[in-house]
Amino acid sequence: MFDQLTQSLQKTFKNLRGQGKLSEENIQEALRDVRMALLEADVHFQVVKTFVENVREKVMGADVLNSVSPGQQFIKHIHDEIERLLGEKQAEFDKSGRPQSIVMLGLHGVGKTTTTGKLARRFKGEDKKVLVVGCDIRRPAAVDQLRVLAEQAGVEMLGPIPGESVTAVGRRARQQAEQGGFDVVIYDTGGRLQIDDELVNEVAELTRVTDARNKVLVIDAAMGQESVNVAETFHARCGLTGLILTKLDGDARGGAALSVREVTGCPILMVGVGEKQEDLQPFYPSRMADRILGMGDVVSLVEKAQENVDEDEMKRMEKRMFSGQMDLEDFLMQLRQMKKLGSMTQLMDMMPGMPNMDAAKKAKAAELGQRQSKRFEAIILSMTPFERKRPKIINGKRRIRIAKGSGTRVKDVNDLIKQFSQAQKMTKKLKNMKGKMPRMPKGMMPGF
Ligand SMILES: Nc1nc2c(ncn2[C@@H]2O[C@H](COP(=O)(O)OP(=O)(O)OP(=O)(O)O)[C@@H](O)[C@H]2O)c(=O)[nH]1
Ligand SMILES: [Mg+2]
Repeated sequence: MFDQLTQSLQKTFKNLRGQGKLSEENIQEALRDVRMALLEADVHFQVVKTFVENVREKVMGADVLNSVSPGQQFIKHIHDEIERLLGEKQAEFDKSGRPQSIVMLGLHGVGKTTTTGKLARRFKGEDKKVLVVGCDIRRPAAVDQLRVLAEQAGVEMLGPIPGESVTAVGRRARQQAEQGGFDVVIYDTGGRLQIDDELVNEVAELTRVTDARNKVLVIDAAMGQESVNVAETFHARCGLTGLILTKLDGDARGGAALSVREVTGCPILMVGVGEKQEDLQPFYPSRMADRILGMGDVVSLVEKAQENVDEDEMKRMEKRMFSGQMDLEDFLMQLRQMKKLGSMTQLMDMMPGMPNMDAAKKAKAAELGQRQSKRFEAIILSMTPFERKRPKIINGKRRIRIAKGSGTRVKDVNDLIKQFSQAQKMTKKLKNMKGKMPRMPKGMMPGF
């Protein structure tokens, strides 16, 4: 599954990876290829459109990372967007309600009954008392199939009495589950070849009388674009809460199944990867995105580079501070790091004592702080590189020039130099302290 998508994406990436710089044209071309790859994999056209737009925005707006190539960065954006499409975090069944109840919905032959058996086995493995309910009143064989699967999983099973309606089975099962102290009830329903009003009305009523918090649509990964319509109808009428994809072990293109998550906004809870009862797995969007792209190495490389940008800068600065050599260039860097950390108001909220200030005062102080750091930045940028390295030479005449150049007053330049000298004094103190700090005996701290 997804093999074809993986192959087409890899071909696109191969062209990009070697590029030192990406031109507008390269990006357009790559995005066109990605669009084709997704459409060929049967992803819904509307979903493809959003996907490509999101990637385009990210590529245009991203920070340039020096340690990786633009092509690698592009791959990371595609990965992140696939992950977003798949739902970002792993989702769970709704556990509220006693017993926890799950209604399995879907068209004929998608794997509802098989998956009911798989889920029953899974919950039983968690030491839960499980009841499975056969709500397929039209096909006796379906009830027999469920009975066999329930036995295999070692759980109890309740089937329809001849002549009983689907809702009547649902009501009876709910009552029995509540009285019998069951932890989980799974209602297996019958499917149709095509979605029709009768089927939808029937299951919508069943979800109501059973008060099931989990309304799960089972989707066969091999089903094409039809699955999007099916999902939309079930969602509109029953209010789906989750999806289960089956037959991921096959060679289906799979794109339609992926579109269903985006179209309904419901998470993929589990995936079926075979016919046996143990062939059911939790769904991890990030792992699936890795698998689809087949580019785990590049993705983690870019992630590391993203983490390291700030870390490298901080380390360099720390080193200089401890050596007592801080100059105005470092001071400027500090100002910029502060800016990156977020707005002043957010920072102030995190500081102890600050939250007690009233909102207006806080906003005023934050604004003053922000204005001052902008002013300081302008002042430092108006200095010559030599002045930044040797602030001591900045005499009265130079101060007048710098103030003019930065559109500030001499008093502002004085303030900056005063604040810088204080910071420099601190770093000298740090240096002396570091020299005098008693050394830890070897082995007392892990890693030393
Ligand atoms: N390979 C594979 N086969 C599966 C998977 N899930 C279900 N099947 C098979 O798909 C076929 C149909 O499965 P059922 O569980 O009977 O489907 P259903 O949705 O209950 O069908 P109806 O009751 O007729 O609506 C069976 O042969 C299953 O063994 C899966 O994850 N992988
Ligand atoms: Mg069935």
